[in-house]
Amino acid sequence: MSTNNKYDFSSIAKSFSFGGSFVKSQPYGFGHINDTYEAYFEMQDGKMKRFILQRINNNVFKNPEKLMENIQSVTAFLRKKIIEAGGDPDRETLNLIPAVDGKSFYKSDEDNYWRAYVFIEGAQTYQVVEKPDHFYNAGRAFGKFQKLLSDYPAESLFETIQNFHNTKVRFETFINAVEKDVMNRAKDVRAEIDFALKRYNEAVLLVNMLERGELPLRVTHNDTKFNNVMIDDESGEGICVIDLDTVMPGLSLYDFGDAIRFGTNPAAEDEKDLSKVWMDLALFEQFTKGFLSAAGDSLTKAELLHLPHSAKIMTYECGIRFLTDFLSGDTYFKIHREGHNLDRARTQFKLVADMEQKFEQMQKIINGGI
Ligand code: ADP
Ligand code: GN1
Ligand code: MG
Repeated sequence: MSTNNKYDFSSIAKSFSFGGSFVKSQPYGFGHINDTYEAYFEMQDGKMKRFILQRINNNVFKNPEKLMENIQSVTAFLRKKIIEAGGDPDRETLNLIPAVDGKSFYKSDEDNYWRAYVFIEGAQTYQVVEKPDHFYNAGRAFGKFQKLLSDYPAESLFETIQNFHNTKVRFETFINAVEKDVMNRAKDVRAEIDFALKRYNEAVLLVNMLERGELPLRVTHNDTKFNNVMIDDESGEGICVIDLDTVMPGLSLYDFGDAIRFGTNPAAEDEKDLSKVWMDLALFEQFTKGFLSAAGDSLTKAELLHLPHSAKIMTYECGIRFLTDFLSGDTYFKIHREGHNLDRARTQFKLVADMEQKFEQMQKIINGGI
C-alpha cells in the first residue's frame, strides 16, 4: 500500500523494471524542485530494497523528455569513466532504472513524468555542513565531476533551463517582477529591492567576462548545493554528485560559487534569525582546497582569480531569484510557510553582505591555495 495517495504509486512502480513487487513509498529529501520519494520493493530473493522515484517538475523543466536524454547520456558517460578508473559505478554515479518500455522515464499523463534511480545506500545528504571534512570532500567531488565531464560533447546537451545562471537576465526578470508586483508585496520589501539594485554592476561581472570570451564555457553541474552530493557514511567522501537536471554548458565559477553560497552558511538557507547567517571562512577554505585539488590544474588564471567574486555573485543571484519568486506569488520554488521565499532571499543578502566584508580574506585563502 502506498503511504501517499496523491499519486497511484503501485501503478507507477509497475511501469519501471524494478525487478520486485512494490511495498510502499514516502516523500524523501529536501529539494526545492522535484517531488522525490523513496519506494520500497520486495525483491525476488525476499529482501527489501529501496529506490528513488522522482516526479520531474515540468513547471520548471519545460521539456522533461529532452532533459532525460541529457541525464541518460551523462550518467552513461560517467559510468564508463568510473569503470575505467577502477571505481564503483553503482555508487559513484546516478543509475537510472529503465521504464518497462525501455525509455528513461515514464509518462503517466500529460503532466506527470517520472524517473527512477538506484538508491545509493550507506551515504547521505546533509542540509548544513556538520563536519569540515565533508565540505572538503564535497569540493573534491564537484571538482572531479567537472573534470570527468571535461571531454563530454557540450554541444549535444539540451539547455534544460535557458539562461539559468545569466545574472543579467535574472536581474531583468527581477525588475519585471518588481514592476508588475502582482501580489502587492513590493512595498514590504523595499530594503531588499534596494540592496539588489545597488549591486547590479558587480553582479554581472561573470556574464560580461563570458561574453568577452575571458572565461571558458565548460560542462558544469550548475546546482552544486551541499545536499546535491552524497556523503559516504564510513569514509566521509563525496561519493556521488546527484541532481543532474541542470548539467549544461556553464562556467566553472558557477559551480564553485553556488557551493560556497550554500555550504559556508552555518545556518539553514531559510533561517529567520539573520544573526545566525554568515560565511564561515574556515569552510570556504575547506571547499576551495577540495575543489582545487580535483579541478585546479584545469582552471585558467582568470577562473582562479575570480573564485571569490563567484561566491558573491552566485549568492546574489540566488537571492534575487528567491525575491522574484516572492514578488511573483511563489510559483517556482516549493514553499512550506508564508513568506518562505522572502526568508530565503534575506539569508542570501545577509550572506552577500558578509562576503563583501570578508572579500580580501577570501582572496588571501585563494592565493594560498593556488
Ligand atoms: P531536487 O531537484 O528536488 O533537489 P534531488 O534530485 O536533489 O531533487 O533529490 C532530493 C534528495 O533525494 C537528495 O537531496 C537526496 O537526499 C535524495 N536522493 C536523490 N537521489 C538519490 C539516490 N540516487 N540515492 C539516495 N538518495 C537520493
Ligand atoms: C534549487 O533542486 P534544488 O533544491 O537542488 C534550484 C537551484 C537553487 C536552489 C536554492 C533547477 O535547487 O538553482 O540554487 O534551489 N534548482 C533549480 O536552494 O532551479
Ligand atoms: Mg537537489
